[in-house]
Amino acid sequence: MRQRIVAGAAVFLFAHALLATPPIDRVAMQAQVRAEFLYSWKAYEKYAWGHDELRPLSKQPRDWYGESLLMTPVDSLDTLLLMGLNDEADKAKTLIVEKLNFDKDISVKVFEITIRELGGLLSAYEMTGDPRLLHLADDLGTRLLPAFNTPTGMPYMYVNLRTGKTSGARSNPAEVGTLILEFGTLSKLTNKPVYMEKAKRALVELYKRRSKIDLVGEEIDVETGAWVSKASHVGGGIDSYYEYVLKCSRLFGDKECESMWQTSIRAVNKHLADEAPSGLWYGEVDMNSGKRTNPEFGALHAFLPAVLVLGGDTKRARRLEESCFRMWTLSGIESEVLNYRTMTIKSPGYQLRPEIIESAYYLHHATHDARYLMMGKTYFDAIVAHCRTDAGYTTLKSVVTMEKGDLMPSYFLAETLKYLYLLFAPDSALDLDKVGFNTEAHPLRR
Ligand code: DMJ
Repeated sequence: MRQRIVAGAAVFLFAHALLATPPIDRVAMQAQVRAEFLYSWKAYEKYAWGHDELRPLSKQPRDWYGESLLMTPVDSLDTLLLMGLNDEADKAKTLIVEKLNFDKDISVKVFEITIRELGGLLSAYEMTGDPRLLHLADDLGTRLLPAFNTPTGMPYMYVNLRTGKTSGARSNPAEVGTLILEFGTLSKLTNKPVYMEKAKRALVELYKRRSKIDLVGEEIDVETGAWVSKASHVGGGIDSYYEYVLKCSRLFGDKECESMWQTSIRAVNKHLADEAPSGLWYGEVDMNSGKRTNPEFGALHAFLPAVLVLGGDTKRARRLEESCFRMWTLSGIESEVLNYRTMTIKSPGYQLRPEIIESAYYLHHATHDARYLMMGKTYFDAIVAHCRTDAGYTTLKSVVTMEKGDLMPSYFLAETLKYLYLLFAPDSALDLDKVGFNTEAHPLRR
């Protein structure tokens, strides 16, 4: 009898706590996110204008390759437009069309330049109709093409923008397979099929080299086609390959990609999904045997719930986002890598990454469950509490000590704050049926 009374009291207190939690004020949250975006953008304008990125602690600019490719303005332009920051968007666009020049003797990372620059230029072109943005995208696409000149068709990691000289035969699925949305869109907009052909071949050649149990490894030699690392997981180096196989089928209605996705996700769910006492996770296995090697999951892996939602598996997506939320609340902000069996941190940094927020956005869009608004608010409040500086936002060296790093990556403006904004904005702010986001959160028209 006593036990029943205690249990009843516990249920009452729990229900009371739930009811006592005030609902999230979406309008206020949307305004707060927009204000913090503007705050970050103004810091970039003040201390790093015309450069790639801002170092908020030292208040200095950072250029990836010595010379600027205007990484932050190109990556941020569609977010500025989406948030209705029209004066700032005009100023950024003017800077881009007047100053951005790809005729530079620098060796760039094909993957990073594609997802940030090509993706940013294409989405901004689709949003503004300014032909100068498409012209820049076309010029950049042409300069990246020599990267695909390998015996396998899978691209080198680096290409010199002026000379076309390539390097970096040792690559990985993410860098080989995360090009088709941008190159395919460029083909569609310029009527030049070569871009799509090259990127599609690279994706298919990679897929063809999957193991007998349909998994890919972590590193591959693009000249020989041999796997260099057989570690299979959904984290950095592989992550967006899966994302693009699915999104290729959605954005272009590509049936081959659809079938590649079905085969791949079946294998990922069979071999990587791991039921631990702390919930559902996706760990690391050997790509050939499927034998478990590492119970690790981190900030980058947290893109998977978003992709599961898009692939129609909301049930698994919900469970995995709960695990991600546990990873976040373990220290008040997520770490780069976590051992989910011992729940101990393996790599303590936080790079202002967006993936966990992106997943909350997709889940809220699909379910309208207010739990994802609560999660979004938790993520946002922690970022404000720990990463805000007097000149924008910065990374953390450690989520244990909360010691700050000194970089505001361009994807913080392109992705992290965009997905937070969209999470709280009315659904009408962006029609997810009409666009597909590239992996840098640039919306491309279907
Ligand atoms: C971004 O550049 C992209 O989201 C990429 O797919 C992974 N890394 C960063 C964000 O974490």
